[in-house]
Amino acid sequence: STSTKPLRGAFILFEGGDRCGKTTQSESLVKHLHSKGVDAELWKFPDRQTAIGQMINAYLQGKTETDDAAVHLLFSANRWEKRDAMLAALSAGRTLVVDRYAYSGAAFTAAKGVPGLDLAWCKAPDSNLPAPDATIFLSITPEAAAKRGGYGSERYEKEEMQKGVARKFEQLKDATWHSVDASMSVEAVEAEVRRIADAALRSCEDGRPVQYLWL
Ligand code: FDM
Repeated sequence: STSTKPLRGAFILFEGGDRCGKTTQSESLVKHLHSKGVDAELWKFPDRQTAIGQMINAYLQGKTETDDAAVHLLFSANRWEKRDAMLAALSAGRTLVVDRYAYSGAAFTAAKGVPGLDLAWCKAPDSNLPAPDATIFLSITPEAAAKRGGYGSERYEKEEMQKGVARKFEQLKDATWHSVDASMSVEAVEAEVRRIADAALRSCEDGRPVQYLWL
């Protein structure tokens, strides 16, 4: 008997600081992929729906205080609890467009400058999670981001914090990384994003296996 293995989906990640346009661009990419007949879904981390996600949500909204190391591990656990579903979706041929992931996890905690919680410590708990096939980093200066109608009221939405996060992202660049100038028009950013996504989809069609962090 003959069996054809279904092509796996691509894992396309959006990362960036606050107000860089991640939400607009990730939603637009999913619509674009759907219009081309690609099975694609938008995921977002933290996933605030789960029990762990609700603890993270309360922390981000300032309703609870949690030790910095403990909350870092909650963000990581919130990815681990989605790991099996993520791998199942990819191997069923579904492309996942993901808004934030382990790079945000490491960059935000490391930016706090808490002794002991350096980048290596921050990366460790996410080791062996599925890795993105392409990471689209929407690059914008914290000053330009602040001009886009100002930051919101959640815990990390402060210019000083965002500057530290930008420096940490810089140190997390890897082979999956594509930096896109997010100060361009929405349409110009969309065009870049589609080009990167198309290349990622093609690499999966060509048999690229799922990769794992942080190899
Ligand atoms: N954030 C996000 C972290 O600190 N660690 C993580 O692992 C992730 C995924 O949570 F300030 C931060 C980044 C941001 C906040 O993100 C919530 P959204 O995208 O604004 O919901």
